[in-house]
Amino acid sequence: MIKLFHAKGSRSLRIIWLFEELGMDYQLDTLERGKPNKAFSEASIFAKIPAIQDGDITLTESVAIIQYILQKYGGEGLQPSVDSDDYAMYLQWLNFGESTLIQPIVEILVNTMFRSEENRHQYSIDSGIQSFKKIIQSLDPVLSQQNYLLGSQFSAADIVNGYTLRLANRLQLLDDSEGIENVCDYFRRLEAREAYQKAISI
Ligand SMILES: N[C@@H](CCC(=O)N[C@@H](CS)C(=O)NCC(=O)O)C(=O)O
Repeated sequence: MIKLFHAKGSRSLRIIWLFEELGMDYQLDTLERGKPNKAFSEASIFAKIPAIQDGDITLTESVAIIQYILQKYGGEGLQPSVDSDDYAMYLQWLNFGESTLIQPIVEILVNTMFRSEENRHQYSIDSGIQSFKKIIQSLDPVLSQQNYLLGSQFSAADIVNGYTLRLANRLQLLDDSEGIENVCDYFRRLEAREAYQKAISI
């Protein structure tokens, strides 16, 4: 059984969400702030969450873990086949959520929560907010005619982006303001999924 190193609120939520969508069994090793975890230190050379262990394989990077699980355990329902017309866009959206979309969110989090107060910069918070808004305003028309990033079919790309939008929502950036209504509706659609609800409860 795959073992997942997890910390509440972290990107490991994506992996639990994926497991729940697939109905897979998994074993959790939950890290607690300030408590050393020897198995995790050995498994994740970068000390980043998530990390998985599957037999002899140890893997970090949430998007890579998702691709690995879908390829190894079958994810027909959650990713288009390589030879389908949707596959290129699937790759784009899968990576978008952990590169372009999350970048300004990390900037805001670092300067509002993670750094000590004397090292926080208001300029970085403001430019992070501006940059995030610009990105979701560009994303909004994509979601005006379709329920998910690939159209009518929910995919693992929605899991990656859904986690990022959850962070944004917690920062009160998904405020239904003009020009981002479709992104806000999209996030509410993702939130309503049973597998998402299960994942956030863990
Ligand atoms: N790109 C990586 C990012 C991993 C990452 O930064 N994880 C955060 C938790 S969400 C972490 O481990 N932070 C602790 C640290 O940076 O020391 C992924 O998608 O897995």
